[in-house]
Amino acid sequence: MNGAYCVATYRCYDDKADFHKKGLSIAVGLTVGSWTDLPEARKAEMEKHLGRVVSVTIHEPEGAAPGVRYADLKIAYPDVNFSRDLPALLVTVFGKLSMDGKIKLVDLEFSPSFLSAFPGPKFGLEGVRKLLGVHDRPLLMSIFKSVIGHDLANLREQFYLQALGGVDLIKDDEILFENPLTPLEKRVEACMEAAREAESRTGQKLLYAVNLTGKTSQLAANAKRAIAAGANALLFNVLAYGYDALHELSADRDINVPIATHPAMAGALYPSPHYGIAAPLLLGKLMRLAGSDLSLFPSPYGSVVMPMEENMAVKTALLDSSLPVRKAFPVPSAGIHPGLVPLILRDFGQDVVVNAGGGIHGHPMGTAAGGQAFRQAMAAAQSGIPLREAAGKPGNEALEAAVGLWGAKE
Ligand code: 1AE
Repeated sequence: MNGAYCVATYRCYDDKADFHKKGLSIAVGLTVGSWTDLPEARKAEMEKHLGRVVSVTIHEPEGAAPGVRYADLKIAYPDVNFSRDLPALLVTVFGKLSMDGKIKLVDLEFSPSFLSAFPGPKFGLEGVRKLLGVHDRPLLMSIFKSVIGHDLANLREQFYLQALGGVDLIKDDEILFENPLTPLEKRVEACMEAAREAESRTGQKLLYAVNLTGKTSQLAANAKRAIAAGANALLFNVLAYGYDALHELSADRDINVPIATHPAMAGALYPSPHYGIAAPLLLGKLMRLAGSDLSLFPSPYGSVVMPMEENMAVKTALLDSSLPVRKAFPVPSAGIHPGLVPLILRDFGQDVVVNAGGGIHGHPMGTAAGGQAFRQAMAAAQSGIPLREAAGKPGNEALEAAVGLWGAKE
């Protein structure tokens, strides 16, 4: 193959299909439209636009059980067909095709020339660690809960208590939008003031990821307003807006704070084995390429569960050094409590953000103790001390109460 290509891998289920024919129909249909009908002279001109079948790997089931025969198809698409942005690539490789039978987009490999349009995360894992001055342990993020209908004083108090617990990051609830009680700039000012007050007591730096919302055309302006008011991080619901919105925000030199990305709506796209986009691509590779510094996704342990194998593949996609952009922090989330910390560290290592809402605010001794329990659980897990043993040590009362409520898994 001459020229530059991006390669898509699909898993296609069909009991009877000729998968080689299917591969060819995708490669031709999603590029030049038709090939055999073209006159020879036209073929020479169109050759550079033609998609190619790279491989077809068929999985034939044992016996005749229906619904289990599939093939992995790799199709190469010439860069010359699309502009250097994710909407163009995604519509090319999985526009109409996403509606054409049992087919799931499993992976994308990008050409160097396509990649050159993507600076990736502005901070990445190392940059976020540097901002916080924390290099020797996983980070801890706390999620605001009960925010709708509450006023600034209430939010400030909630922020302060979370910060006192020793968390590194606090993120807005993703369902908090512009509203008269806690408007963006006032919210940032109140919370950053609480952050300074807590820092004077804990000595710990903190990032507040404020939810960036509003019309797409106003996102960059809203981000800059938040930053001017003192915001030192952003939270963004990428899938509601599209990857290109994240790409633009992260590439904007005036938006010089880390961006945490929320997986809202991802459940409509990745869980089916037959349809949609695989989680490692959706929440890993594409988030990172578009500029996510910290990518949230359902963990394998908590309340909203993504299977372990997929979790590990998302982690790899965020950290893998074969993608020539900064690494992004994996943030396995939902239903996380201190008793799960040993499992999180076992599976993710040090380069992970432990993220909890209910597991902090629901602590029997209150929100600040919730954060402390997580920090005590992290210290124990890092030293290889079982949580139940650590919970009995003086100074670890917050952990003891947490383990009493939620238990410990190790
Ligand atoms: C997968 C996203 C998790 C999230 O946004 C969230 O709010 C989790 O809350 P908890 O920790 O389950 O209470």
